[in-house]
Amino acid sequence: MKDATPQTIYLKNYRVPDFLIDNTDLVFDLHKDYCRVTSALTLRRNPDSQNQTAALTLNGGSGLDLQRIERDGQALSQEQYVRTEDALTISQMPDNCVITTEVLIKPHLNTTMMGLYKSRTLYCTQCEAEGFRNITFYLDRPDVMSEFTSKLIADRQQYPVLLSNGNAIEQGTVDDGRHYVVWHDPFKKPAYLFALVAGDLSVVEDTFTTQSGRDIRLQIFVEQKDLNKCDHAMLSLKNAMDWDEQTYGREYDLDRFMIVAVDDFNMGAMENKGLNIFNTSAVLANPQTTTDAAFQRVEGIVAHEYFHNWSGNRVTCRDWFQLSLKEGFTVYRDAQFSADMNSSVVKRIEDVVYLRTYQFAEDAGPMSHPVQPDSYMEINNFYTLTVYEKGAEVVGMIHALLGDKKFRQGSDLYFSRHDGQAVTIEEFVGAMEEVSGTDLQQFRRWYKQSGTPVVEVQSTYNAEAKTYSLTFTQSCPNTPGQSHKKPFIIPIKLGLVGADGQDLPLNSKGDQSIVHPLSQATETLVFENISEPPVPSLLRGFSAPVKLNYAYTSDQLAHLMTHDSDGFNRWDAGQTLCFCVLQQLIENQIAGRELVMDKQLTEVFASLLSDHSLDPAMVNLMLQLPSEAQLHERADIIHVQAIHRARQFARKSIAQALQEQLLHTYQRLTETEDYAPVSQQIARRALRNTVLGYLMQIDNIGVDLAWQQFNSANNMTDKAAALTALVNCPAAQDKAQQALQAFEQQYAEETLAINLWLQIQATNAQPDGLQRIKALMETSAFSINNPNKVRSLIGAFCASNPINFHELDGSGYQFLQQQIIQLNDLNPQVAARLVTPLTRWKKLPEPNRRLMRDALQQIANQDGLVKDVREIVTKSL
Ligand code: 0A1
Ligand code: ZN
Repeated sequence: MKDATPQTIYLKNYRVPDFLIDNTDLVFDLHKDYCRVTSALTLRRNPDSQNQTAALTLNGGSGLDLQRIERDGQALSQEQYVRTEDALTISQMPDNCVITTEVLIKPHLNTTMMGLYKSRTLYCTQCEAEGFRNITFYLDRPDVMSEFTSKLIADRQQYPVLLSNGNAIEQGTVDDGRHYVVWHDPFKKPAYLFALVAGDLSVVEDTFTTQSGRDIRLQIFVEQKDLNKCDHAMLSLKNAMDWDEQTYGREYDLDRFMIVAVDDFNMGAMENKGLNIFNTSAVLANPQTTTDAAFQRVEGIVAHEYFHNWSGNRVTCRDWFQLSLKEGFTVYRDAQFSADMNSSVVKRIEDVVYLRTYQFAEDAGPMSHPVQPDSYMEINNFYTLTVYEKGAEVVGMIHALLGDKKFRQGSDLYFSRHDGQAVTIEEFVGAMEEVSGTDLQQFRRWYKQSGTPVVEVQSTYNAEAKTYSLTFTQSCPNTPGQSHKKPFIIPIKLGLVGADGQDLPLNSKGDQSIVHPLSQATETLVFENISEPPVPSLLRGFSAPVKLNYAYTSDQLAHLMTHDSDGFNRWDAGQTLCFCVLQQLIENQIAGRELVMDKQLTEVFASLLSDHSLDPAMVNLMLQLPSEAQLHERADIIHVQAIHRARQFARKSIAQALQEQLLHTYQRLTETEDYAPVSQQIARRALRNTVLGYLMQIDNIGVDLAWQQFNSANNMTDKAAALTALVNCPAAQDKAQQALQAFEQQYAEETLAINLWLQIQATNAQPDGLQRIKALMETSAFSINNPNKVRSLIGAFCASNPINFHELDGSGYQFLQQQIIQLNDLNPQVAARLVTPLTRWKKLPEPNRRLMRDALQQIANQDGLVKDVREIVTKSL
């Protein structure tokens, strides 16, 4: 893994494997400080290989202590194979044979959370993308699909539960209080979908009857103390199973579906066949310890992993350049599901905010890459917002271009034609093209060209001819390794809003909204019989992942905010207005001019608060000023202080101007029903807490409310919001300290709640943030070995506390650099992800720019840098 000059892997160099593995028979003999892994691979030459005399090269990391190697039962001598740092090559291979290896590995010393490792008392695995090679020698690539049988042997008392993929086919006792279970998975799969779990786990069970009448046993395995936090995940799972049958015609295939919760996990969760392994943060939920946002995250991730059973497992990826084949499609599917379960407009707005803030930033930074990358050094660095979120947008655009019926036909064809295969993105697009007859040739550029396209729009109205024209000009900025991009197909969903607020008919059919697939660099659309100059409503529902610019007046924006028939664009008009106002304030702040709050925005907010007929969810979203992170993404040069101050000024001005309405709204929304994580309640709580945030800006008013809310809240959403409000309020620091202490005591045993407590403090914008972080790192609430804790404290501080992280003395950068170097040796993936805030150095003014670069350079100078970190640092410098 440690490599001075990591190799670059290219898509263009893809070759089919020389060998295939029909059967994989594994024995895991788990002991206190080692595990003996015996593997018998039934191999045959791949008839499609170009080289029919090729040697067999199995992947295998340096952590495999090889005890024995046999071919068809005959021990191989040292001359018959060559072992390198990451592979084992056997020459003179027959066309068919069984290769047996026996290795010893040390899961209890594995801090990387890849391969077989321990999370507290539990053994578990993570094999995607290339973790299986740390368990045994294998053809560890997704186009090698095999039928797995796995025998797990361990101490019965400590590890009463032994799980792997598929069905348990045999179990029994061996000597010395040990027992075993044999699992068989009838579906061929790549090694990245293998999983095993051994531990003392409790289980929550349920059943689901599929559309064809099969009863599926559903099990969620957790630590005993977490048994009261599984209901929401179970309900989400059943909803997801039902939804996938209704929406995509996909039925579950095995007799059992298992989820296991583990505390130490690098990501959210993993879709191992029949045995999903989840980060506890992505599965456990209980009103007392979990916020509404976390409830919704659980629902989304449970569904995501379940949906992978078809989009990822039954049909998998040929190679890792195709990652978005399963991830983009599955994110798209889980977003559709969440939209159907809750409010579709709210879900869309949340997703777009996320995309615009983080994916757009990634696409404009040094790690910018296409949805289908053409090269990588470390594949773990490509589980990105671009592959996931932009990939999902691309699938959504195909859906928009084809319409519901054809899209479903296309997915049906894709699943049936490629069931049991490892395929490419091309096969997915090809199926969509075939059923619809739509030519997607140019559309495919979305997979190959990186960067966020920009669409400039200009309008002209001809009163005499009664025509209204919109001229679209698209471009895409240069990105690393890519200049001179070709035009994309950009589906622009649009309408024209008349003076009376009604949508005008756009054509002879009377359509009030159309999807126009832009294909040229410049294009003009002309609408006829338009008797008055309309306000264009462009990119409705955010129909393409682009930056669209049109020079709206504030009156036009206000018109769209109240009248647009598209909920997303009503909200987006408000955001555009907010951006204009904030942009002006930021410029004035930088120039040292006096700040004056825009009257119109305040009035718009006032009318939002006074109209009780509006959906609280929408009001809440419309009252959100763009975050500092989003303002950073939009800025050419990030003036951290000016952005922070300007935004604070706007918040305070709004709060002062609307004090009474805010107070009234706060009181009006006091919840009387019992807590439930349902959309209506979530919206009311969100709005009330947004309002509380504003009220905190006015001396003395908010503090009492927040304190009272903190003490009386019957759910974590309100409790955490009150705590956040107190912590961030300069005038409430006494109470903030008391509340922090009370929270810590109350939730001492609740790891996830304590992580939230860490995160609230990490993002506290009060001065001296770094000192507080360092102090917290010394407490038992923190552990550098646990990824959730690293993310909650270090990650949140560096990515979401800009005013402290970007201190002018560079202390934030030095701190991060030290943490990355420490984590480099412990957990490469977590270390690499932490680098992101530093990669944006080119957008900061001096002295930050130089200081950030220095920090990156110091990381680069370290010996023994893992390739995960090396790749990101090198590309950033
Ligand atoms: N396939 C998973 C994400 C995932 C990727 C890599 C991992 O390794 C640490 C873990 C999980 C998903 O999309 O949910
Ligand atoms: Zn996924």
